[in-house]
Amino acid sequence: MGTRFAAPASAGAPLGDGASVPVLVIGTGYGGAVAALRLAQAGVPVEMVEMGMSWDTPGSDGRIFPKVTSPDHRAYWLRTRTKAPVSNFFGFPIDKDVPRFTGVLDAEEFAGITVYQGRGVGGGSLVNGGMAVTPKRERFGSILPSVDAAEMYDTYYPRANAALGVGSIDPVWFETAPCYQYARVGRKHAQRSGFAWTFVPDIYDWDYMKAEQAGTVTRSALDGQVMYGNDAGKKSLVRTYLSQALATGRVNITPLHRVTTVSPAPGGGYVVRMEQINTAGDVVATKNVTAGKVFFAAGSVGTSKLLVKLKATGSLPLLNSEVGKGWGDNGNVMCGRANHMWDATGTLQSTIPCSGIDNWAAGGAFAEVAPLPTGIETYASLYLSITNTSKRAEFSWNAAANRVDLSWQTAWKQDSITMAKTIFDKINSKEGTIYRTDLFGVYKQWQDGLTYHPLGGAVLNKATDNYGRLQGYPGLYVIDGALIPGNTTVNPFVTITALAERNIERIVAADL
Ligand code: FAE
Repeated sequence: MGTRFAAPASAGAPLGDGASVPVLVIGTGYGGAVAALRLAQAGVPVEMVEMGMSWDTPGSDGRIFPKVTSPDHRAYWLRTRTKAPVSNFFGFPIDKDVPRFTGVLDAEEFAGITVYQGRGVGGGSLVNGGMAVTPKRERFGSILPSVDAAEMYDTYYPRANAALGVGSIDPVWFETAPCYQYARVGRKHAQRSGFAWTFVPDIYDWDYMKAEQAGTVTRSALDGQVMYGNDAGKKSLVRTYLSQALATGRVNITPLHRVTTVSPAPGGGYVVRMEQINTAGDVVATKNVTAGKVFFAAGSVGTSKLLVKLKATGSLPLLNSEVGKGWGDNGNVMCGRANHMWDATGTLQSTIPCSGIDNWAAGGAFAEVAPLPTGIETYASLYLSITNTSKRAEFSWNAAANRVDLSWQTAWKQDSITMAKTIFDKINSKEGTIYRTDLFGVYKQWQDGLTYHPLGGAVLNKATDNYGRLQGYPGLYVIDGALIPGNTTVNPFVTITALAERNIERIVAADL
């Protein structure tokens, strides 16, 4: 099946100090991968710079990535203690000390929220659940109001879904697969309370998933791998857009390099300053590269932090006042329910969710039925809700602390909790069950301190023109989740990918 290990994504020599390149892409997540592939196909050589590692070499345990139940140094980005979203079990804290390393999951802490992000060649595609959801068309106007819905649904969503390798679970197999017992329990409870329940597409290789269940291949999703990476089965960007981009022979990726500054070059183009780091996070070299065009694809947080700093510190003073604004958490909030003993959710749980509960129209919440892959029976149903919150935060430069702050307040999650409760209060009442209080702290019902779906900070048609061109600086573009103003009504990466496809097509035609 050829899915055991991810194909190596980095090729060629790292970028050298003093190099001059036509196009430099900052970051190798969805937006960056789309930009690199389409530019390369148009004949343009592309240099990609990625602060994380290239995840292509197994460790001493034979795995590239650790399991969610046994995080080690590979799990977290430069932390000395894990910070698991489900932080407690039966009330006991489960976080533990780990060696500081350029691990794959960043739990980036701002004053009011922890933002989880992927680090490495492939960005968020390395750590996410792969849920690949196209929003309902009637909701698109609220997601990206300046974008023509017809061109997105006729051309760019289909293009993105095809290139990402999105597929659907076999509904017949689903009915008996032990690893989706938790999802069937989730369905039963949703439907008994009258909610619309739906399968959710995913980029996981569903044939490989079946083979994992049958025991004929090495297990990954069925062996507790997801948030700290998947060794097999997952069609991350490394296996889709990035491998296609590298196959053109025009794309080079330089990992473990962090871009710190972009400023106009005296002779035209831009000077991009970057730090080369080692796996302990120490800076081992600094480099200046001149690029004709620069694509910011460092993710909503990475791109926003860079732009806000560069505007405030005088590198790019002409950026407009929309930079840093319009940031949202996609309304993420998590909860668990305690099932009765006759509603066991299973000791073997696929880490890849396959279903959701849609109460958006009536209650403002879309909830994915999530796994709790502990290997023991927990009688718990876990859910990640995406909610229709209107709260938006702003990034700002904190000169005294030499960092970018985010104005998000934890109390703002109350709106999301209220919306998620339109689903789970009703289910609990119907089933005679209660919320779990032991998963997110001691006696805490809601995980209201995080997001997996950062969006916005350089919003389309505000901080940029309607195709991601940054105001004031020809040749500078934003092409990632920073363009989307805070909410996609569903999981975001298909929309990030489709928008990037739309924008790069215009940029290739008009600017190159
Ligand atoms: P992203 O994929 O974050 O890529 C940005 C890249 O830039 C990263 O590789 C960074 O390391 C790199 N970078 C940042 N700053 C710099 C710098 N200064 N210099 C060099 N490189 C830099 O951005 N979404 C879904 O649709 N479905 C899911 O099932 C899902 N599950 C998720 C589960 C988890 C645990 C997490 C964390 C996220 C999940 N997401 C999911 C969100 C999704 O992965 C995310 O929206 C996209 O990855 C964002 O894509 P971008 O291209 O914006």
